[in-house]
Amino acid sequence: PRGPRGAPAGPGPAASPTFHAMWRSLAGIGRDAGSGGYRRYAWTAADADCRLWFRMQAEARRLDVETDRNGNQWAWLGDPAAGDAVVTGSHLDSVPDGGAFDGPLGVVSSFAALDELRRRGVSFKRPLAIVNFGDEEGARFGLACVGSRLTSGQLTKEKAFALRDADGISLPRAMEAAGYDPEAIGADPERLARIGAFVELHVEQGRALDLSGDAVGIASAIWPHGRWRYDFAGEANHAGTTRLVDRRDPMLTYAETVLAARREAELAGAVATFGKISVEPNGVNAIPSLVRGWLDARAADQGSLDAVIAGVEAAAREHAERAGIDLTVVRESFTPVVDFSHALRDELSRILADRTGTKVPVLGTGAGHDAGILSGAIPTAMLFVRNPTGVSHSPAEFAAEDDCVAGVHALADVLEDLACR
Ligand code: HGY
Ligand code: MN
Ligand code: MN
Ligand code: MN
Repeated sequence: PRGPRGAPAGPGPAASPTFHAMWRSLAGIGRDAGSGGYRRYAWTAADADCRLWFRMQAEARRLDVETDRNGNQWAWLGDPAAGDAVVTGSHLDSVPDGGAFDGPLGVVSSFAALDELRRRGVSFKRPLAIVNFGDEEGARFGLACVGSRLTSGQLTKEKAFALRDADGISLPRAMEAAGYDPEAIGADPERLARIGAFVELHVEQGRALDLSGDAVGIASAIWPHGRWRYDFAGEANHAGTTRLVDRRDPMLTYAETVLAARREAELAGAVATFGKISVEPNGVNAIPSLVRGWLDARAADQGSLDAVIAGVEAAAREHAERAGIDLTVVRESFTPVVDFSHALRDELSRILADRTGTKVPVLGTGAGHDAGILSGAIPTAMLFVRNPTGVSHSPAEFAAEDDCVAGVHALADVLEDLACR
Protein backbone atom coordinates (compact mmCIF):
# COMPACT_ATOMS: atom_id res chain seq x y z
CA PRO A 1 0.00 0.00 0.00
CA ARG A 2 1.55 3.27 -1.00
CA GLY A 3 0.37 6.67 0.01
CA PRO A 4 -1.38 8.54 -2.79
CA ARG A 5 1.26 10.46 -4.70
CA GLY A 6 1.40 14.08 -3.71
CA ALA A 7 -0.46 14.12 -0.44
CA PRO A 8 1.67 12.52 2.25
CA ALA A 9 -0.45 9.52 3.04
CA GLY A 10 0.25 10.01 6.72
CA PRO A 11 -1.95 8.89 9.52
CA GLY A 12 -5.66 9.44 9.06
CA PRO A 13 -8.37 10.44 11.54
CA ALA A 14 -7.80 7.31 13.66
CA ALA A 15 -4.58 8.86 14.85
CA SER A 16 -5.05 11.19 17.79
CA PRO A 17 -6.56 14.47 16.58
CA THR A 18 -3.42 16.32 17.66
CA PHE A 19 -1.21 13.93 15.68
CA HIS A 20 -3.38 14.39 12.61
CA ALA A 21 -3.44 18.18 12.99
CA MET A 22 0.33 18.29 13.47
CA TRP A 23 0.88 16.06 10.47
CA ARG A 24 -1.29 18.24 8.28
CA SER A 25 0.29 21.50 9.47
CA LEU A 26 3.81 20.17 8.77
CA ALA A 27 3.04 18.38 5.52
CA GLY A 28 3.02 21.48 3.33
CA ILE A 29 6.40 22.86 4.42
CA GLY A 30 9.16 22.56 1.83
CA ARG A 31 7.18 20.18 -0.36
CA ASP A 32 7.73 20.08 -4.11
CA ALA A 33 4.28 20.36 -5.70
CA GLY A 34 5.39 18.29 -8.68
CA SER A 35 7.00 15.27 -7.06
CA GLY A 36 5.34 15.48 -3.63
CA GLY A 37 8.85 15.11 -2.19
CA TYR A 38 10.45 17.39 0.39
CA ARG A 39 13.32 19.85 0.07
CA ARG A 40 13.98 20.94 3.63
CA TYR A 41 17.68 21.77 3.65
CA ALA A 42 19.67 23.22 6.51
CA TRP A 43 19.40 26.99 7.03
CA THR A 44 17.00 27.54 4.12
CA ALA A 45 13.54 29.13 4.22
CA ALA A 46 11.92 25.68 4.46
CA ASP A 47 14.17 24.89 7.42
CA ALA A 48 13.13 28.15 9.08
CA ASP A 49 9.47 27.23 8.54
CA CYS A 50 10.08 23.83 10.12
CA ARG A 51 11.75 25.50 13.09
CA LEU A 52 8.81 27.87 13.47
CA TRP A 53 6.45 24.88 13.28
CA PHE A 54 8.45 23.13 16.03
CA ARG A 55 8.39 26.23 18.24
CA MET A 56 4.62 26.63 17.80
CA GLN A 57 3.94 22.98 18.66
CA ALA A 58 6.13 23.28 21.74
CA GLU A 59 4.67 26.57 22.93
CA ALA A 60 1.15 25.22 22.40
CA ARG A 61 2.13 22.54 24.95
CA ARG A 62 3.65 25.08 27.33
CA LEU A 63 7.15 23.69 26.81
CA ASP A 64 10.21 25.92 27.12
CA VAL A 65 11.85 26.15 23.70
CA GLU A 66 15.52 26.89 23.14
CA THR A 67 17.90 26.63 20.22
CA ASP A 68 21.36 25.48 21.25
CA ARG A 69 24.68 26.78 19.96
CA ASN A 70 24.59 24.27 17.09
CA GLY A 71 21.09 25.05 15.88
CA ASN A 72 19.33 22.09 17.48
CA GLN A 73 15.91 22.93 18.96
CA TRP A 74 14.92 21.64 22.40
CA ALA A 75 11.43 21.81 23.93
CA TRP A 76 11.63 21.25 27.71
CA LEU A 77 9.14 20.06 30.30
CA GLY A 78 10.79 20.59 33.66
CA ASP A 79 14.14 22.12 34.53
CA PRO A 80 17.02 20.89 32.36
CA ALA A 81 19.45 21.80 35.15
CA ALA A 82 17.92 19.03 37.28
CA GLY A 83 19.79 16.63 35.01
CA ASP A 84 19.14 13.02 34.02
CA ALA A 85 16.63 14.21 31.41
CA VAL A 86 14.75 11.85 29.13
CA VAL A 87 14.96 13.18 25.59
CA THR A 88 13.05 12.11 22.49
CA GLY A 89 12.67 13.57 19.00
CA SER A 90 14.45 13.35 15.67
CA HIS A 91 15.00 15.75 12.73
CA LEU A 92 12.83 17.77 10.33
CA ASP A 93 15.25 18.33 7.47
CA SER A 94 15.16 16.05 4.41
CA VAL A 95 17.20 14.65 1.57
CA PRO A 96 16.43 16.14 -1.89
CA ASP A 97 12.90 15.06 -2.78
CA GLY A 98 12.66 13.13 0.48
CA GLY A 99 9.66 11.45 2.00
CA ALA A 100 7.19 12.80 4.58
CA PHE A 101 8.16 10.43 7.39
CA ASP A 102 11.97 10.28 7.64
CA GLY A 103 12.56 12.55 10.61
CA PRO A 104 9.15 14.22 11.01
CA LEU A 105 7.50 11.00 12.18
CA GLY A 106 9.85 11.01 15.17
CA VAL A 107 9.21 14.65 16.02
CA VAL A 108 5.43 14.54 15.57
CA SER A 109 5.23 11.25 17.51
CA SER A 110 7.18 12.84 20.37
CA PHE A 111 4.69 15.69 20.73
CA ALA A 112 1.80 13.22 20.36
CA ALA A 113 3.34 10.91 22.99
CA LEU A 114 3.54 13.85 25.40
CA ASP A 115 -0.15 14.57 24.71
CA GLU A 116 -0.86 10.91 25.46
CA LEU A 117 1.08 11.04 28.74
CA ARG A 118 -0.84 14.13 29.77
CA ARG A 119 -4.08 12.28 28.96
CA ARG A 120 -2.84 9.45 31.22
CA GLY A 121 -2.35 12.03 33.97
CA VAL A 122 1.17 10.90 34.76
CA SER A 123 3.56 13.09 36.72
CA PHE A 124 7.13 13.49 35.57
CA LYS A 125 9.98 12.55 37.88
CA ARG A 126 12.69 13.62 35.39
CA PRO A 127 12.94 16.53 32.97
CA LEU A 128 11.63 15.65 29.50
CA ALA A 129 12.75 17.23 26.23
CA ILE A 130 11.68 16.92 22.63
CA VAL A 131 14.49 17.70 20.20
CA ASN A 132 14.71 18.68 16.54
CA PHE A 133 18.32 18.01 15.50
CA GLY A 134 19.58 20.38 12.80
CA ASP A 135 20.91 19.21 9.45
CA GLU A 136 20.64 15.46 10.01
CA GLU A 137 20.54 14.54 6.33
CA GLY A 138 23.48 16.66 5.24
CA ALA A 139 21.64 17.35 1.96
CA ARG A 140 23.06 20.88 1.57
CA PHE A 141 26.61 20.68 2.92
CA GLY A 142 27.30 17.00 2.31
CA LEU A 143 27.85 15.88 5.92
CA ALA A 144 25.08 14.04 7.78
CA CYS A 145 24.12 14.71 11.41
CA VAL A 146 25.85 18.10 11.64
CA GLY A 147 23.82 19.25 14.67
CA SER A 148 24.50 16.14 16.72
CA ARG A 149 28.12 15.79 15.51
CA LEU A 150 28.87 19.36 16.62
CA THR A 151 27.15 18.86 19.98
CA SER A 152 29.04 15.64 20.68
CA GLY A 153 32.35 17.13 19.53
CA GLN A 154 32.68 14.76 16.55
CA LEU A 155 32.70 17.71 14.17
CA THR A 156 35.06 20.57 14.96
CA LYS A 157 34.14 24.21 14.36
CA GLU A 158 37.04 24.44 11.91
CA LYS A 159 35.77 21.49 9.84
CA ALA A 160 32.21 22.81 9.99
CA PHE A 161 33.37 26.20 8.77
CA ALA A 162 34.98 24.51 5.77
CA LEU A 163 31.69 22.98 4.58
CA ARG A 164 30.31 24.52 1.38
CA ASP A 165 27.04 23.98 -0.48
CA ALA A 166 26.69 23.58 -4.26
CA ASP A 167 26.66 27.38 -4.66
CA GLY A 168 29.84 27.76 -2.63
CA ILE A 169 27.99 29.19 0.38
CA SER A 170 29.73 28.16 3.61
CA LEU A 171 27.92 26.70 6.57
CA PRO A 172 28.69 29.73 8.77
CA ARG A 173 27.42 32.14 6.08
CA ALA A 174 24.22 30.10 5.75
CA MET A 175 23.73 30.06 9.53
CA GLU A 176 24.30 33.82 9.68
CA ALA A 177 21.82 34.44 6.86
CA ALA A 178 19.30 32.43 8.87
CA GLY A 179 19.93 34.64 11.90
CA TYR A 180 22.24 32.34 13.90
CA ASP A 181 25.71 33.08 15.23
CA PRO A 182 28.12 30.56 13.69
CA GLU A 183 30.88 31.64 16.06
CA ALA A 184 29.00 29.92 18.90
CA ILE A 185 29.05 26.42 17.38
CA GLY A 186 31.00 23.70 19.11
CA ALA A 187 30.90 20.77 21.52
CA ASP A 188 28.30 21.03 24.27
CA PRO A 189 29.34 18.51 26.95
CA GLU A 190 27.38 20.32 29.67
CA ARG A 191 24.17 19.79 27.72
CA LEU A 192 24.90 16.12 27.11
CA ALA A 193 25.83 15.63 30.78
CA ARG A 194 22.26 16.59 31.70
CA ILE A 195 20.73 13.86 29.52
CA GLY A 196 20.08 10.42 30.98
CA ALA A 197 18.52 8.80 27.91
CA PHE A 198 17.71 9.71 24.29
CA VAL A 199 15.06 7.62 22.46
CA GLU A 200 14.53 8.39 18.76
CA LEU A 201 11.43 7.07 16.98
CA HIS A 202 11.94 6.74 13.23
CA VAL A 203 10.12 5.26 10.27
CA GLU A 204 11.88 2.03 9.31
CA GLN A 205 13.97 2.44 6.16
CA GLY A 206 13.64 -1.16 5.11
CA ARG A 207 11.08 -3.96 5.28
CA ALA A 208 12.08 -6.03 8.32
CA LEU A 209 8.94 -5.09 10.26
CA ASP A 210 6.76 -5.62 7.20
CA LEU A 211 8.25 -9.10 6.82
CA SER A 212 7.93 -9.93 10.52
CA GLY A 213 4.39 -8.52 10.72
CA ASP A 214 5.18 -6.07 13.52
CA ALA A 215 4.13 -2.42 13.75
CA VAL A 216 7.04 -1.38 15.99
CA GLY A 217 10.61 -2.53 16.43
CA ILE A 218 13.72 -1.62 18.44
CA ALA A 219 17.09 -0.85 16.87
CA SER A 220 19.94 -3.19 17.64
CA ALA A 221 22.68 -1.48 15.69
CA ILE A 222 23.54 0.89 12.84
CA TRP A 223 25.86 -0.45 10.18
CA PRO A 224 29.24 1.23 9.75
CA HIS A 225 28.91 3.60 6.80
CA GLY A 226 30.61 6.50 5.11
CA ARG A 227 30.85 8.85 2.14
CA TRP A 228 33.83 9.00 -0.26
CA ARG A 229 34.34 11.61 -2.99
CA TYR A 230 35.88 10.36 -6.26
CA ASP A 231 37.38 13.05 -8.54
CA PHE A 232 38.08 11.83 -12.10
CA ALA A 233 40.10 14.42 -14.02
CA GLY A 234 40.40 14.05 -17.81
CA GLU A 235 40.65 16.46 -20.70
CA ALA A 236 37.87 18.75 -21.88
CA ASN A 237 37.36 18.63 -25.61
CA HIS A 238 34.81 18.95 -28.40
CA ALA A 239 32.20 16.16 -28.35
CA GLY A 240 31.78 16.35 -32.09
CA THR A 241 35.28 16.61 -33.44
CA THR A 242 37.50 14.64 -31.04
CA ARG A 243 38.24 11.09 -32.21
CA LEU A 244 37.54 8.40 -29.61
CA VAL A 245 41.20 7.37 -29.52
CA ASP A 246 42.23 10.93 -28.73
CA ARG A 247 39.97 11.32 -25.72
CA ARG A 248 40.70 11.32 -22.01
CA ASP A 249 37.05 11.12 -20.95
CA PRO A 250 36.56 10.90 -17.14
CA MET A 251 32.90 9.99 -17.56
CA LEU A 252 33.92 6.54 -18.82
CA THR A 253 36.15 5.89 -15.83
CA TYR A 254 33.40 7.11 -13.54
CA ALA A 255 30.92 4.74 -15.21
CA GLU A 256 33.30 1.78 -14.85
CA THR A 257 33.74 2.67 -11.16
CA VAL A 258 29.99 2.73 -10.56
CA LEU A 259 29.73 -0.77 -12.01
CA ALA A 260 32.69 -1.89 -9.89
CA ALA A 261 30.96 -0.54 -6.77
CA ARG A 262 27.90 -2.67 -7.49
CA ARG A 263 30.08 -5.76 -8.00
CA GLU A 264 32.07 -5.15 -4.81
CA ALA A 265 28.89 -4.63 -2.79
CA GLU A 266 27.36 -7.86 -4.10
CA LEU A 267 30.53 -9.75 -3.25
CA ALA A 268 30.57 -8.39 0.31
CA GLY A 269 26.80 -8.53 1.00
CA ALA A 270 27.00 -4.76 1.46
CA VAL A 271 25.44 -1.73 -0.23
CA ALA A 272 27.23 0.91 -2.30
CA THR A 273 25.66 3.83 -4.10
CA PHE A 274 26.93 6.58 -6.36
CA GLY A 275 23.89 8.82 -5.92
CA LYS A 276 25.40 12.24 -6.53
CA ILE A 277 27.59 13.46 -9.39
CA SER A 278 28.90 16.79 -10.59
CA VAL A 279 30.37 17.28 -14.06
CA GLU A 280 32.55 20.13 -15.33
CA PRO A 281 31.88 21.90 -17.61
CA ASN A 282 28.62 19.91 -17.79
CA GLY A 283 27.89 20.71 -21.42
CA VAL A 284 26.02 18.34 -23.72
CA ASN A 285 28.59 18.83 -26.45
CA ALA A 286 31.68 18.92 -24.25
CA ILE A 287 33.80 15.99 -23.13
CA PRO A 288 34.09 16.62 -19.37
CA SER A 289 37.29 17.87 -17.81
CA LEU A 290 36.22 16.64 -14.37
CA VAL A 291 33.64 14.18 -13.09
CA ARG A 292 33.09 14.16 -9.33
CA GLY A 293 31.10 11.24 -7.87
CA TRP A 294 30.12 10.58 -4.26
CA LEU A 295 30.09 6.98 -3.00
CA ASP A 296 27.84 6.04 -0.07
CA ALA A 297 28.92 2.62 1.20
CA ARG A 298 27.56 0.61 4.13
CA ALA A 299 27.98 -2.93 5.44
CA ALA A 300 26.85 -4.98 8.43
CA ASP A 301 30.44 -5.16 9.71
CA GLN A 302 33.65 -3.18 9.35
CA GLY A 303 35.52 -5.95 7.52
CA SER A 304 32.93 -6.12 4.75
CA LEU A 305 32.87 -2.34 4.45
CA ASP A 306 36.65 -2.18 4.23
CA ALA A 307 36.58 -4.82 1.48
CA VAL A 308 34.06 -2.80 -0.54
CA ILE A 309 35.95 0.47 -0.15
CA ALA A 310 39.29 -1.09 -1.06
CA GLY A 311 37.79 -2.97 -3.99
CA VAL A 312 36.08 0.06 -5.48
CA GLU A 313 39.16 2.24 -5.16
CA ALA A 314 41.42 -0.46 -6.65
CA ALA A 315 39.09 -0.88 -9.64
CA ALA A 316 38.82 2.89 -10.10
CA ARG A 317 42.60 3.30 -10.04
CA GLU A 318 43.08 0.49 -12.55
CA HIS A 319 40.56 1.99 -14.97
CA ALA A 320 41.97 5.47 -14.45
CA GLU A 321 45.52 4.28 -15.08
CA ARG A 322 44.49 2.60 -18.32
CA ALA A 323 42.58 5.67 -19.54
CA GLY A 324 45.09 8.31 -18.50
CA ILE A 325 42.65 9.78 -16.00
CA ASP A 326 43.85 11.40 -12.77
CA LEU A 327 41.95 10.06 -9.78
CA THR A 328 41.66 11.55 -6.29
CA VAL A 329 39.65 9.76 -3.59
CA VAL A 330 38.68 11.63 -0.41
CA ARG A 331 36.86 10.10 2.56
CA GLU A 332 34.37 12.84 3.47
CA SER A 333 32.63 11.21 6.43
CA PHE A 334 32.57 7.93 8.28
CA THR A 335 30.41 6.54 11.08
CA PRO A 336 31.66 3.35 12.78
CA VAL A 337 29.21 0.65 13.73
CA VAL A 338 26.74 1.82 16.38
CA ASP A 339 25.80 -0.89 18.83
CA PHE A 340 23.00 0.78 20.77
CA SER A 341 23.63 0.80 24.50
CA HIS A 342 22.41 -2.57 25.64
CA ALA A 343 20.98 -1.37 28.96
CA LEU A 344 18.59 1.13 27.43
CA ARG A 345 17.78 -1.09 24.47
CA ASP A 346 16.99 -4.01 26.78
CA GLU A 347 14.96 -1.69 29.00
CA LEU A 348 12.84 -0.67 26.00
CA SER A 349 12.33 -4.35 25.16
CA ARG A 350 11.21 -5.04 28.72
CA ILE A 351 8.91 -2.02 28.93
CA LEU A 352 7.15 -2.87 25.67
CA ALA A 353 6.94 -6.58 26.47
CA ASP A 354 5.41 -5.77 29.88
CA ARG A 355 2.94 -3.32 28.37
CA THR A 356 1.92 -5.14 25.24
CA GLY A 357 2.55 -8.71 26.25
CA THR A 358 4.43 -9.23 23.02
CA LYS A 359 8.14 -9.35 22.29
CA VAL A 360 8.97 -6.38 20.11
CA PRO A 361 11.52 -7.36 17.42
CA VAL A 362 15.05 -5.96 17.56
CA LEU A 363 16.54 -5.09 14.15
CA GLY A 364 19.67 -3.56 12.64
CA THR A 365 19.68 -0.78 10.08
CA GLY A 366 21.96 0.66 7.43
CA ALA A 367 20.56 4.14 7.97
CA GLY A 368 22.44 6.69 10.05
CA HIS A 369 20.70 8.64 12.80
CA ASP A 370 21.42 11.27 15.43
CA ALA A 371 20.79 8.56 18.03
CA GLY A 372 23.76 6.75 16.50
CA ILE A 373 26.01 9.80 16.60
CA LEU A 374 25.14 10.46 20.26
CA SER A 375 25.40 6.83 21.36
CA GLY A 376 29.04 7.31 22.33
CA ALA A 377 28.19 10.16 24.70
CA ILE A 378 24.80 9.26 26.25
CA PRO A 379 22.56 6.18 26.45
CA THR A 380 20.51 6.15 23.24
CA ALA A 381 17.95 3.81 21.70
CA MET A 382 15.65 3.80 18.69
CA LEU A 383 12.10 2.70 17.98
CA PHE A 384 11.17 1.88 14.38
CA VAL A 385 7.68 2.11 12.89
CA ARG A 386 6.75 -0.27 10.08
CA ASN A 387 7.23 0.96 6.53
CA PRO A 388 5.20 -1.43 4.35
CA THR A 389 7.28 -0.86 1.23
CA GLY A 390 10.61 -0.15 2.94
CA VAL A 391 11.01 2.76 0.52
CA SER A 392 12.66 5.85 2.01
CA HIS A 393 14.50 8.96 0.80
CA SER A 394 11.70 9.14 -1.78
CA PRO A 395 8.28 10.82 -2.07
CA ALA A 396 6.79 7.32 -1.98
CA GLU A 397 7.91 6.80 1.63
CA PHE A 398 4.90 5.73 3.66
CA ALA A 399 3.72 4.46 7.04
CA ALA A 400 0.15 3.36 7.68
CA GLU A 401 -1.98 5.27 10.15
CA ASP A 402 -2.43 2.38 12.57
CA ASP A 403 1.32 1.80 12.67
CA CYS A 404 1.97 5.49 13.37
CA VAL A 405 -0.53 5.30 16.24
CA ALA A 406 1.18 2.14 17.54
CA GLY A 407 4.47 4.02 17.41
CA VAL A 408 3.09 6.89 19.47
CA HIS A 409 1.72 4.51 22.09
CA ALA A 410 4.99 2.60 22.27
CA LEU A 411 6.92 5.84 22.66
CA ALA A 412 4.48 7.04 25.33
CA ASP A 413 4.89 3.74 27.20
CA VAL A 414 8.68 4.05 27.06
CA LEU A 415 8.68 7.70 28.14
CA GLU A 416 6.27 6.97 30.98
CA ASP A 417 8.46 4.20 32.33
CA LEU A 418 11.65 6.20 31.93
CA ALA A 419 10.50 9.64 33.06
CA CYS A 420 7.50 9.07 35.30
CA ARG A 421 8.29 6.06 37.42
O1 HGY B 1 21.95 8.67 5.30
C1 HGY B 1 21.35 8.23 6.26
O2 HGY B 1 21.49 7.07 6.56
C2 HGY B 1 20.45 9.09 7.10
O3 HGY B 1 19.19 9.14 6.48
N1 HGY B 1 20.99 10.41 7.28
MN1 MN C 1 17.24 10.03 6.08
MN1 MN D 1 16.18 10.23 9.38
MN1 MN E 1 18.04 10.49 12.36
